[in-house]
Amino acid sequence: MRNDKYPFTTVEQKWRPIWQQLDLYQTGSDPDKPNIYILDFFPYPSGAGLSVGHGRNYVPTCVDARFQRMRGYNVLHPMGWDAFGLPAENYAIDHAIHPQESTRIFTNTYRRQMELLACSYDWSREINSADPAYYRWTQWLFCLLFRQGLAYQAEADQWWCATCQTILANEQVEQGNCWRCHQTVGKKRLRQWYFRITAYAERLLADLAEIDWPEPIKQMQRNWIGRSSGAEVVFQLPVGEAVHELPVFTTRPDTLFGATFLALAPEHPLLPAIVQPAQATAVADYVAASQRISEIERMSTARTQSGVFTGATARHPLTGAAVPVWVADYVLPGYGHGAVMGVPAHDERDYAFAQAYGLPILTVIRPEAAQEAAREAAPEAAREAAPAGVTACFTGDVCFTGAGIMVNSGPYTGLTSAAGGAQLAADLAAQAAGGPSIAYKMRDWLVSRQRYWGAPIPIVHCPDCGAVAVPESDLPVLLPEMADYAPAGDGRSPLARAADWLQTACPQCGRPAQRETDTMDGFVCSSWYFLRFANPHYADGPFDPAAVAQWLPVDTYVGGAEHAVMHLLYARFFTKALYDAGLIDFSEPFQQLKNQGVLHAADGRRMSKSNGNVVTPDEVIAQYGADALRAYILFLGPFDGDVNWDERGIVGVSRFLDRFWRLSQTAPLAGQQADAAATDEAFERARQRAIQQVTADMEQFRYNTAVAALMSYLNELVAQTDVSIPARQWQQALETFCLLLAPICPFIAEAVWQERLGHQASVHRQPWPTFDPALAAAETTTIVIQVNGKLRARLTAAADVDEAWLRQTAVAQADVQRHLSGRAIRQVIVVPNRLVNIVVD
Ligand code: ANZ
Ligand code: ZN
Repeated sequence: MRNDKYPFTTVEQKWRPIWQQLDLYQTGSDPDKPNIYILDFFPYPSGAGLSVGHGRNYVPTCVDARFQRMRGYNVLHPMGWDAFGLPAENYAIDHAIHPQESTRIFTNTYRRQMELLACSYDWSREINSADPAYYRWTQWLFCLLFRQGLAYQAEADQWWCATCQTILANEQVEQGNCWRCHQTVGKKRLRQWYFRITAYAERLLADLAEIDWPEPIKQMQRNWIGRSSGAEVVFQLPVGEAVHELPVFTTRPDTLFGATFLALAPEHPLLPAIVQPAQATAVADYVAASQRISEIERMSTARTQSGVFTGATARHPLTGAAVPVWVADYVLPGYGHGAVMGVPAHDERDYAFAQAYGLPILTVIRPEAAQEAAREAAPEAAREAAPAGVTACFTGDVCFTGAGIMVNSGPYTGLTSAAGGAQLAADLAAQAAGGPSIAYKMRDWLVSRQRYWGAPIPIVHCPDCGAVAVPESDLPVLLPEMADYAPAGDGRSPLARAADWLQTACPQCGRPAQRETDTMDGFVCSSWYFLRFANPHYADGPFDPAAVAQWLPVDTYVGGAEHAVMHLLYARFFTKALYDAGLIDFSEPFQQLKNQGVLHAADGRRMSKSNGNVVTPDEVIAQYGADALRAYILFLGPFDGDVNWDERGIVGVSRFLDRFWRLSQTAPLAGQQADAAATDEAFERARQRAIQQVTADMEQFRYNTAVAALMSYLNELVAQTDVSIPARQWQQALETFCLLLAPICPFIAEAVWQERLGHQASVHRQPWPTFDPALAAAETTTIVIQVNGKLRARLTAAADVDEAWLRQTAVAQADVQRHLSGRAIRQVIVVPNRLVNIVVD
C-alpha cells in the first residue's frame, strides 16, 4: 500500500541538516520571555558509549526543553563533559594512548549519539572539564577556598586503593571496596588536601527544607551528614607532671555517672603521650593490628570488642573518681573527639567491652515505672515496642539502653533522662568541663589524588613560605606533557616525575620551590560546572555574574539517584562557599531535582558490557528511527520508575507512528473539499481534551501517559475517517497532533507539519497549543433511545448524567412521543452512557 509506513530514515536525513542550519536549539535570549534552565547531570564519558539506558535521562529533559521552548520560555539546555578522572586514564594506559585522546574519542561518541537521539542541546555551550580553559577556573576556585581557609592540608590515614593506586574519599569506599575497581581497599598515612565541607554541615542540613528534591535523596543527605546532638564532657588526665584534657562526645550526658572507663581510638593523637611504660608494647601491637581492619568491621556490634589498657587514669569531672583509659578499635578517629566515655550499663558495645575486661557496670538509668511494669507483664511485647537499639539489651537487666529516670546520679537522681541530661550539660559548661555539643558523621572532603589525569592543585610549596596559592595571572597550571603517566606504585603522584615542571619559583618570595604534585578529584570539576554554562566562553572569571544572575539557580536538574551524596552534596557546598564569598546571590544550586528510574536490560540486569546485554541507541534508531526510540523510552513506564527494556514494545510504538503517518496522508485537508458543514463538536472536544491531557502530563514529567494520551487521540481520529468531518477541522486536528507530538517525536511532527499541512516554519518554533477548559471538560455521549427495542431517537447528554433525568428526557423527545401514542409505559431500561429502551404495551 502506498504511504503505508513512516519512512523515518528519509525524514531524519532530510530534517537534521535543516534544523542545524536553523540553529533550532540555540539558547533563548528574548528579554520579554521568562528563562528556564534545564540540566542533565554532567556525564562522565566512558569508552562504552551510550546505551538506550542513558536515554532515560536525556530524552525526558530534551522533551521538557522542547516543551518549554514552545511554551514561550528562553531555554538553557546545555551539555558538557566531566572528562577528568580514573576511567579515562585507565583506558588510556591499557590502550597505550594519551588520556587527552581517549577523552576526545569518548566525547565524540557521546555527542554523536546524543545528536542521533535528537537531544536538543545548545552545542555552542559545550564545555569539557579537562580543557585548560575550564580547569583554569577550577584551579581559581581552589585558590579561593584556600584563601578562605576552606582548603587545607592534613596528614591522616586514608583509604588507599592499591589497584587504582590512589587515595579515595570515604564516599568512594563501598563496603570496604573501591567504587571504581571494586577491589578491597587499605589504609595509608599521607598528607592530603581537604575541603572543609564540615563547616557547612548545619546549613547543608537546614537548607534541604528550601528545595524541591525527592525526599529519599534529602534523607540520604541527612543520614550522610549524620547530625547527633548531645554533650561534650572533658576529663582531666594527669600523666606525670602534665594534666591533659580529654574531651569525649556523648549523646547521653544523662549517663555520665555511669561512666566507668574511657576508650580512645587507636589513632588518637594523645595516645603516645599517656601510655605507661608497662603497657607500651601491648598498646603499640594493638594499634598496628587495628590498622588492618575496616571501619565498618570496627563499628560492627556483632564483633567481639577488643582493647588494651593504656595504664593511664582520668578523673571523673563530677565525682572525681578514677576512670581507667583504654584504647579500643570500636572507637573511630573521625567522629566526635575520637574518644568515648564507656557506660556499660547503658550502651551495648560498652557493655560487651566491660564484660570482656571485667570493668565495673554501674546502673544510673532506670526505666520509667510504666515502662518497667509493661516489661514485667509482657517482656516480648516490650522488646518489640522498644526504640531501635534497645531491644537487644532488654533481655538482661544489666544493660538498659533506653531513656528513663536517673538513679545513682548525685543531685540529678530522680530526673528524667531528657531533663537531667540537659541540666548536666549546662552545668558542665558552667564548670568549663564541656557543655552541649553537636557531632556530625560527615568528614571533610578529601580532594587530592595521586593520579595524572586531573586538574593540578595550584599550590607551590616553598621552604620558607609554606603552601602558597598560584596567583591568578599564572593560571592555569597546565598538566605537564608526560610520556609515562602511569602511577609508580609508591603512593606519589606521577607529576612528581615531571622534573622541569616540578621546579618553580615561590610566588611570594621568589626563591626556588616545588609545585604540588597531586591532582584534584574529578568531583571538584563537577561541583561548579552548572555556573559555567550560563556563559561558557567567559574569560574574566569562572562564571559570568550577569549571565548567572539571569539563569541560575538551575530550575530542573535531572540525573540518577546514585549521586545522592557525592556530587549533589559537593555542588551544594560549593554554591554556599561562593555565596559566602559574595560571588553569587543564591545558596542552593538546584531548585528542583528529579531522579529518572533505571532502564535495565531485557533480562532485568544492569545494562553493561560485562553482562553482554547492552542495547545501543545506534542499533535501535537504525531499525525503528529516533522518534520511535524516544517515544518508547518515555512510554516504558513512569519517569522515575525502574523498567526493563523490551524489544517488542518498540514495535507497538512504531506502529503508532505508522498509523499517524498514514492518517496524515489520507485525511481530507483544508481546501480539498467544500467546507460548508457545521463544526462537529465531539471531534473538537476530543482535540481540546488531548491538549488538556498532554499539557498536564508534560508539566508533571508524566511522559508515559502523555504518549498514551496521544495514542488514544489518534484512535479517536482514525475512527472518524468514515464520518464526514469538515476539512478545516481535520486540518486543525492534525496540526494539534503535530504540536503535541513535536517534543516527543520531533521528526515525524516536523515532516507532517511542513510537508503535509503546508507550513513554512518549523513545528518546533510554534507556540504550544492552548485549550478551553470548559470545552475540554464537558464530555458528552450520544444516547440511543428505543421504543420496544426499535431505534426512535438520539440524544446528546453529558457523560454519566443522572439516570432519572435521562429517563424523563428520553420519554419527552418528540420522536419518542410519536411512537408512544398514548400507550402505557411498562418499563424504562437504562444502560448508562449508551441507551434508553422504553417498553410499552
Ligand atoms: C556515652 C554513652 C552512653 C553513649 C550511652 C551512648 C549510650 P551517635 O548516636 O551515632 O551519634 N561515640 C562517640 N564518639 C565515638 C567515636 N569516635 N567512635 C565510636 N563511638 C563513639 O553515637 C554517639 C555515641 O557513640 C556517643 O554517646 C558515644 O557513646 C559513642 F548509654 O557516650 B555515647
Ligand atoms: Zn616562599
